Amino acid sequence: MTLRNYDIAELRRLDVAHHLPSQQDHGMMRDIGGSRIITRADGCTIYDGDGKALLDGMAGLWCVQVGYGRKELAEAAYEQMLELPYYNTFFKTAAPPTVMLAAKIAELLGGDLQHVFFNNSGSEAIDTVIRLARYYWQIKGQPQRNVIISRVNGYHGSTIAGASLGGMKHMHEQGGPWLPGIEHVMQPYRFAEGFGEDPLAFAERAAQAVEDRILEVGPEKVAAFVGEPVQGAGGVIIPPETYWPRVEAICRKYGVLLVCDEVICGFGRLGQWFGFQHFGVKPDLVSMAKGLSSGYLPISAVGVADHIVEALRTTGDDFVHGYTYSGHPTAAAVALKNIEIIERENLVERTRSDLGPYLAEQLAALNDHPLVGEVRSLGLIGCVEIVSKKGTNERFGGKQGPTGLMVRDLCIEHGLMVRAVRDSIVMSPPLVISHAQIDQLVATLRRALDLAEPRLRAAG
Ligand code: PXG
Repeated sequence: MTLRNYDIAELRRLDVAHHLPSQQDHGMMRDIGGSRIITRADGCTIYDGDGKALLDGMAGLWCVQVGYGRKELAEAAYEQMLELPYYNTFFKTAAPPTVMLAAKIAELLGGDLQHVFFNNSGSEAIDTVIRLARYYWQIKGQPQRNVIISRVNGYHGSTIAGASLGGMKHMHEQGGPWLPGIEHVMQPYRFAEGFGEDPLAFAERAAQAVEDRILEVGPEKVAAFVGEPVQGAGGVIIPPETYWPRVEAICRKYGVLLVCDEVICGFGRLGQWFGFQHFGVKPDLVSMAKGLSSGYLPISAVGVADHIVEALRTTGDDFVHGYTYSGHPTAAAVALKNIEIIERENLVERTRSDLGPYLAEQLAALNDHPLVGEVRSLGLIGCVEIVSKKGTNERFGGKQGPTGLMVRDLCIEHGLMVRAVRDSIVMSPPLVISHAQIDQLVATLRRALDLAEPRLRAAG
């Protein structure tokens, strides 16, 4: 068996025998006979080992902004690998693509976010955020300012720091103790936690929870507030427009650093380069990954505001942080080319003014479905909430558990890859999706809901 000549049944056998996939029930993976082998992809379509085509409603895992099969990205990697595949940034050294990418990201971030620290994954970027925020306050002579506030049901990665900062209850149930000095406050999830409440009043209540916790902990102990502009993995939770400006004002009032985790929202997903630009706030630190390279190679970055860099420059000491692959030249070359494609094809603007509104309009048509409690989207990220009783946020109880998985599996069966989060279906297609493909996505979703309804009602 070679990489060009493989046997799918044998690969699935080897998968069970030797491979532990991410965030899975490993007993279940054994029982179903291993992973679905994805063999190739093109544009917005992925293909499995049986030749089945699936419209990729998730852009891989919220990351393949420019779609699959981009020869230019392969060529950028090939050329950089021949020129200089790898070098580090530890020996007062840096490679051309690394420096050029830092400058390009600084240009896209704008304002005083003019420096960039490179890592390889979103989780590592979050480690950098926590280390930087805490060290910053140490330099400022306030080492007791080390508490970081984030949100229940926020997602910030899977390393110890990322999972600690994230507010995923299920993750916290496995393998503590977790990082100390982290506080979780309520999320701005109106459908679940403020159903029927006036959006502005709800936004105020959710932001007030941040201020209340700062006061409870003591402002002199709080280093930073970290949040995703729109929570992705938590279920595409889009806060009312006033939430972020209120949170920003609260952070400023107490001198707390504001951190936007843009791992999903960055690189055009919400119709701006970054989510903070959509919500009109100015963070001090910005983590990004995924769409930075459209997932073609692993790379992440943290944008750092000038005042933090100035503090680092006063210490006369090393900031003892960095990874072997920080600023990896080949990954940086691919990221630069990826950004060039996003710019050349106007993907951010198209997401804002064409594809995003089109997805919203098509999704809105699902509002007539008896299982649909709410649809929401912003740019090319969206969610359909499944309820048992129209007009409420009541869920199906009973033994079938959360309903998302059933609907998700039906979508896959009918040629659409989407993701289930509890009782909802979330989507985040490539930014190159066509109107016809959006139609197909929504039609498949409707079909899956139609098929799921009698089964769910029968199961109670
Ligand atoms: N922050 C955010 C906002 C993320 O969405 C990470 C950090 C961590 O990135 P890495 O590259 O370390 O995975 C993420 C990642 C899901 C799912 O279930 C979402 C992510 C990762 C895995 C699964 O939807 N987001």
